[in-house]
Amino acid sequence: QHTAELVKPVSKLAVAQNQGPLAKTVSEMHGQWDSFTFAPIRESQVSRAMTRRYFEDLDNYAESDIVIIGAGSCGLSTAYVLGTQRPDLKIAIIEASVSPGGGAWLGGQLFSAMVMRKPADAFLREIGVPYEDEGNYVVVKHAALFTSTIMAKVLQLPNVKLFNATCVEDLITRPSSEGVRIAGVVTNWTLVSMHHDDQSCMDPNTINAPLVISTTGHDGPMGAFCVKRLVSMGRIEKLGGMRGLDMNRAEDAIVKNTREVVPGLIVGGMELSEIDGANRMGPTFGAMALSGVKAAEEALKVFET
Ligand code: AHZ
Repeated sequence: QHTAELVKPVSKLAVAQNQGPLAKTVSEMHGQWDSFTFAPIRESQVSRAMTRRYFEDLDNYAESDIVIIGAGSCGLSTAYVLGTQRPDLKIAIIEASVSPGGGAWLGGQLFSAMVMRKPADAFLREIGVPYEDEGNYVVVKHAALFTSTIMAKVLQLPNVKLFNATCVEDLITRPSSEGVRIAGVVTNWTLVSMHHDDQSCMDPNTINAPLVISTTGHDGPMGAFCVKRLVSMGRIEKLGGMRGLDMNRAEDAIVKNTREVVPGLIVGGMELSEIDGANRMGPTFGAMALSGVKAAEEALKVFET
């Protein structure tokens, strides 16, 4: 009988236990704190509310249309454009960190304001982020306003799932007429990926997808993952390596060079600078947003053919 009770649908349990009047609006709670109570819950309901959905998502997205690796400013911009323009495509975002957003929570160093050079102001208008117009560039009062706004829009899309605290630790490949094409990603919990050396083997998980978009940032503990892997698998000969800072050259180059680097793998954002030997731009983010727009456009070409 106990087991039968546990497997009752969550909605029925909630109805059965939901006794007494509960406030319907926040203002109805004002001045009522002495008699205040939450609706009752059993702990297993919380566990099941989370795990059931997560495992359904893992099951559903094991075959995705597109995997975006990295939820920094470029990856989120890519996801926003693709997810809104093609609600029919199933898009998984894999982010190694617990907190998505990459380097776009601050404008540079510890400073709040985020600079975007025109014409990237068009992207800010598209997602509804206010800015101050300074002529050739615009300034968002806090980088977190850009990042939280685009993240909220992306996370609300029914066809997009963000798996954070999850790392891409390899690429799935298939022989093809072009040599090898990328056909998905190999994932693991980031904490596991970080401990392969001191824990016994824990094998990874996989997501099949006809198209992968890598936006893992420039080289670092996690960054530039896919392009480094392309070298070690002999798919590209060597990396150009990111060059010194030149804002004007860097931003144009990143947007122009956003492309399908090998069949099935589009690279965008600062990860590209490692392949092409492009300059870095430092704290100006227009190229990240517009590289995302271009990566999405390149992806849509793949799905149109
Ligand atoms: O956690 C990383 C970050 O959120 C994530 N990532 C990296 N490797 C991963 C892996 N699996 C899953 N193997 C991974 N996720 O990718 C995200 C990259 O975000 P980012 O902000 O570092 O890169 P971006 O290209 O979107 O933006 C770059 C912003 C920069 S760097 C820079 C400079 O150094 O001059 N200037 C700008 C504007």
